[in-house]
Amino acid sequence: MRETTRREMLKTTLTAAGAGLVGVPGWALPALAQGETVVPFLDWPEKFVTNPASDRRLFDSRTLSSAITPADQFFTTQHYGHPVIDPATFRLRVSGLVDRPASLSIEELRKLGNTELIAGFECSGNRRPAQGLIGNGRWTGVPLRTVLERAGLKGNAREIVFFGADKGPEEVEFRAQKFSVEQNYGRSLPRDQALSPEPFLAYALNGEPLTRHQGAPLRLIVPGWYGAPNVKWLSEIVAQEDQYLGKFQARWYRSLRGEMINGEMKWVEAAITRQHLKSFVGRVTKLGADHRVTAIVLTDGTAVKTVELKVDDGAWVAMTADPATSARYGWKLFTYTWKGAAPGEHTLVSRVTDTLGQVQPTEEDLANKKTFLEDNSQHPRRVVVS
Ligand SMILES: Nc1nc2c(c(=O)[nH]1)N[C@H]1C(S)=C(S)[C@@H](COP(=O)(O)O)O[C@H]1N2
Ligand SMILES: [Mo]
Repeated sequence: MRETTRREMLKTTLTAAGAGLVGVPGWALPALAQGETVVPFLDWPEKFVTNPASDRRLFDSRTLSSAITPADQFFTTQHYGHPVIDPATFRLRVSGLVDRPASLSIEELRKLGNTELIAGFECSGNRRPAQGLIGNGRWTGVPLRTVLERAGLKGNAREIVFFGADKGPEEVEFRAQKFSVEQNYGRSLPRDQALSPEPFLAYALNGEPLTRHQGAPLRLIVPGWYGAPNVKWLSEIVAQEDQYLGKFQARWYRSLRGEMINGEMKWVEAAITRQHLKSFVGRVTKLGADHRVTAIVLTDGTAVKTVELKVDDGAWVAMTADPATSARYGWKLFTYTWKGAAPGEHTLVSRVTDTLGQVQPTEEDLANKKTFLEDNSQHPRRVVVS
């Protein structure tokens, strides 16, 4: 597999700048400059997996040096390991309530589309201290709706189900009974969402065929949503009338939160779908007397209004957007030059506000969220300045 070297990244940056392509996602963050050092985080876990071959790989944001995450650093997590699928014999089957059932090879899919999408996402279980279940990719593939329109959804096809090739034994509880059955990883989208312009069938990441970790040879990407709907090793699309209530749709990935509705607390259970507005300090470096603080920002596609930083008990100050991360569904990087930091321990916390006026909540604001998923709370990062 081809690896993008620092020199190539620099070359890309220079070419993009030379062509006046401001705002084109590229490799904007410089790697460490001479004399620049990474500032240690005090709130970093002891157990942190970055082994490229690991079944569960976390992204180490302290090493963040490119707007797009290299494939071998992209986080990975899954329930049934990595199935191996021969791309030559692979077919994506489209069946159920469609006029023209289909069985498509990667080559046939390529002929239907071959467009690019920058999309970043996190696992809904991503949280402090490491926040490592996150990545930002340049995906190549076909809009889902191109494939669905080609198959022709029947009028009563209200729910589109996506099955991965990976499967495992599951216990399904029904009242006093328990059934042991083999299930594939599955997620669904309602018809309108499936036919919207965003959902995307990707066969390449950063210009190379998908790796096994990222779902080779084909995966779904639902831009602006959490990772769970991004079904890897996608092998079947089934259109049906009834709601799909498989484990990973209805049970494993859900939130339980209390909401005041007309003056009364209602405990609401919901599926994990849209990304909740989030930012966190991912990297701090020191160069001379200055420190450079970088925050990673995720949205559901709504534009960002501000990202602010608070140092210790200071006032909120504005961070600056990295123009190389302006893609709607990509992660956004914001930086701040911190001057005159005194040696010793400090706390850095970022806060994002979007153009709808939504503000990233504090941990206290989320007190009524019982399940740990969708933790988008402000994350006070403890650093030590030497
Ligand atoms: N087929 C399949 N797709 C899957 C999963 C899985 O277990 N099987 N896990 C989901 C979850 S929970 C997440 S967070 C993302 C992780 O994607 P990545 O490994 O490419 O980072 O894949 C999603 N797609
Ligand atoms: Mo996830």
